[in-house]
Amino acid sequence: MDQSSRYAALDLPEARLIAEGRHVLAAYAMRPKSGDYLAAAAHFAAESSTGTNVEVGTTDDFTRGVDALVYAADEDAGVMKLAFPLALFDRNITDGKAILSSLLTLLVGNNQGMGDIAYAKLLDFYAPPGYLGLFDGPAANIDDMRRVLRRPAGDAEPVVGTIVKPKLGLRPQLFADACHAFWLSGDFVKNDEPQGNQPFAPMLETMRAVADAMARAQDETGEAKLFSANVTADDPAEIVARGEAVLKIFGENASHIAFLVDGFLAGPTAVTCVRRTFPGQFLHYHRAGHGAITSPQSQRGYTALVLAKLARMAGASGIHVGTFGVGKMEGGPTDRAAAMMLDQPVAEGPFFRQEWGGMKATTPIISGGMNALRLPVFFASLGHANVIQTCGGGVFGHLDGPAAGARSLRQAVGAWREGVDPVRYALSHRELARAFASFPGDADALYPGWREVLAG
Ligand code: CAP
Ligand code: MG
Repeated sequence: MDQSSRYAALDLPEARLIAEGRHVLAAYAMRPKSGDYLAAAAHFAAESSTGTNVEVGTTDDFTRGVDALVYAADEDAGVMKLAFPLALFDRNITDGKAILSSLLTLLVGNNQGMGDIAYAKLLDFYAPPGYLGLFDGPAANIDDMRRVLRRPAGDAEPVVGTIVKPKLGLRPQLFADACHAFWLSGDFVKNDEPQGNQPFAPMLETMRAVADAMARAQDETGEAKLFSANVTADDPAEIVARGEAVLKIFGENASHIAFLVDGFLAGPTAVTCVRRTFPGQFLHYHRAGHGAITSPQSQRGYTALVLAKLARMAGASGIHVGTFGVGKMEGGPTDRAAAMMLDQPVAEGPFFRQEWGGMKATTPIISGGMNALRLPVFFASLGHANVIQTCGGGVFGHLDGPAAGARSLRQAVGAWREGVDPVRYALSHRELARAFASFPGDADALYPGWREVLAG
C-alpha cells in the first residue's frame, strides 16, 4: 500500500521545521528491499508514528495531524529525512519530563525490522529547544571532578585514569592493591564494565578495601583520588542499593565517587535512575555493546554520534567516545564529531546543527587500547587534553607496574604539552622510556628508530 500521499511532504522546508521548533528531525540511511523509494520511506514514517501496513477506520483528522512525515528522500544517496511532531513523544506523569526510551521507540523501534525495508540506520537527529529542555541533561562533568581534585576549573590537563585489569578475576584485596598502586601517580580508577558483585569479589568487601586504599593513597600523595564504581543492574532497586552502599562505605570521600553505568546495555532506565537518585555523583556512561549497531559494519540502529547525543540528553557526565582510531576499538575521525557534540554548546552533526540550549556538557572519555606511547598521537589529533583518559592495559601492562604506568601517562602528556618528541622526552623520563620497552609493537609502529635513541 503506497502511503506517500499521507506520510510524505517533500515540499516541507527544513528551515521552517527548525524555526517552528515543533518537530524532532531525523536523518536515516535507508534502502527498501524493492520498489519505490518514497513509498518505502512513507511506510517507514507510518510505522514510526501513527500508522501500520493498512488504513484503520479509527483514524481521524487529529491523528493525521501528528503523522511523522518524510520531508526529504534522496534515493541516489539512500538518505531520507523525517519530521516527528513533538506530540508523538511520551512524557512522565510525575514531572512532565521527556522519556528517552519513547524517543528511541519511535526513531529506532519497529522500523528496525520492517519486511519491506532492507535497512535503516539513524545517522543524526535534531531535538528542538521545546523538547530538549524536557531532558535531565548532565548534573556534573569534568569541572566537578576537577573541583574534587582541587584543580582549577579551567585546567586543561586530562584526568589521568585507569581501568583495573584483569577485566575479571581479581579478589578484593588484590583489586584494592591495584587501585592503590595506580593512585600513587594517577587520578582516577574505574571498575571495568563487567566488574560488580562477582562471587570471587563481593562488591561491598571490595569497595571497603578500595576505600581504604583511596584513603592511604590520598594520605601518601597529599592529592585527592577518584573511583568510578559500577552500579549497573537490571533492577533500579539494586542500582540504588549499590550506589547507597558505596557512598556509605566511602564516607568522607563519597564526593570522590563516580557511578559507572553500562548505559547502552542497561538502557535509559538505568541511566536515569542513577542521574536522578545520585545527582551529586559523576555519571560515568560506559557504552559496552554499542558496536553491535554503531559499527560502520552495521546498517541498522544508529551511529556513535547519535549515541553520544542520547547520552548527553539522558544526563551522562562522561561517555566513552573512542580514540579516533588511535586505540584498539573501532573508530576514527567520526569519533571527533561525537566528542564535539558532547562538550560544545552548539555542535554540527552530519545533517543537523544542534543548539544545546545551555545543557551542561558531557565529558568525552578516551579509552580503549591506549598507553603512554599512543597518548601524544591522540592529543595531537584532538588538539587539546580537556578529557578523561583511561588506560587499562596501558597501565597494568607497564613492565614496572601500575604506579610506573601512571607516571608514564603523565610524562606522555608532558611531552605533548611541551611539544617534545616522546622518544627524546623519554631520555629524561624513565617511566616513559620503559613504556617503549613495555609496548615495543606500538613503539616500532609509532616511533621508528626509538631503540637506537633509547638504547644508551
Ligand atoms: C579499555 C576498556 C574499555 C574500552 C571500551 C576495555 O581497556 O576497559 O572498556 O575502552 O571501549 O575493556 O577495553 P584498555 P570504548 O585500556 O585495556 O583497552 O572506550 O571505545 O567504549
Ligand atoms: Mg572495559
